[in-house]
Amino acid sequence: MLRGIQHNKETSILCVNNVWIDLHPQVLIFLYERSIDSRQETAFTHCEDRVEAKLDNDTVSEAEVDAGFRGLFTKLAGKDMEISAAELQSILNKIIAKRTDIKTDGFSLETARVMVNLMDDNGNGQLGLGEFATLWKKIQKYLSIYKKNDMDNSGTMSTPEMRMALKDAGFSLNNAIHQILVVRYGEADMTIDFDNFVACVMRLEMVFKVFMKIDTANTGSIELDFQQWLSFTMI
Ligand SMILES: [Ca+2]
Ligand SMILES: [Ca+2]
Ligand SMILES: [Ca+2]
Repeated sequence: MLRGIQHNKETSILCVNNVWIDLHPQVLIFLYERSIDSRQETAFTHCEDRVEAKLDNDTVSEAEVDAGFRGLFTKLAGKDMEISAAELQSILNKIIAKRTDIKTDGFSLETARVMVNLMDDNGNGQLGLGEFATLWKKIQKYLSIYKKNDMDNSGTMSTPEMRMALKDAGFSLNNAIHQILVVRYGEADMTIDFDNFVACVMRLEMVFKVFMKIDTANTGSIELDFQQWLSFTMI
């Protein structure tokens, strides 16, 4: 049985045998391997600091979308008026390719899929106008946080820059989680590029939101059976 811990109303992240995890199977495997290696164990097994997230609900309704954005959406979405993960990937990569101030090796289809799943309120597997407008607003916000915290203008987040950026994005995390995120989202030199930054922040948001949704009685802990575990980790 998997257990989660929540410190207060707005706090949520899963904890398995006192190891913080971000619900991603690869990280779970990583932690399992690390826990076998006792030399590394201590760095990953302390849930010491207060972990919480203050997340904005910045949903954009279709009515709020202006004519210019509506026109752009129509052009991007095509006849079906819905944006698929593959379309989203291509749009994001076209836009990001024009920027010289931020480094990226491109948004993967996997990241685009995660974004679509997170924003897909009506569950049709694609993004409609309002859903896309909400995602757009989020990406703009992440871009400004990324730029603001890239202190040395390297175009990437170093580990300390990443800590500040995540704080700006509303996440108070502890050392163990920061280490997990750098391992999961960083390059070999421990820097995090823009697409990985977006993937990381969006996944964090999802994990916090999933916890809050399951913990309906706001007890600060949850129990998942295998079916639920699978459905959340496979999002
Ligand atoms: Ca990348
Ligand atoms: Ca949808
Ligand atoms: Ca930097």
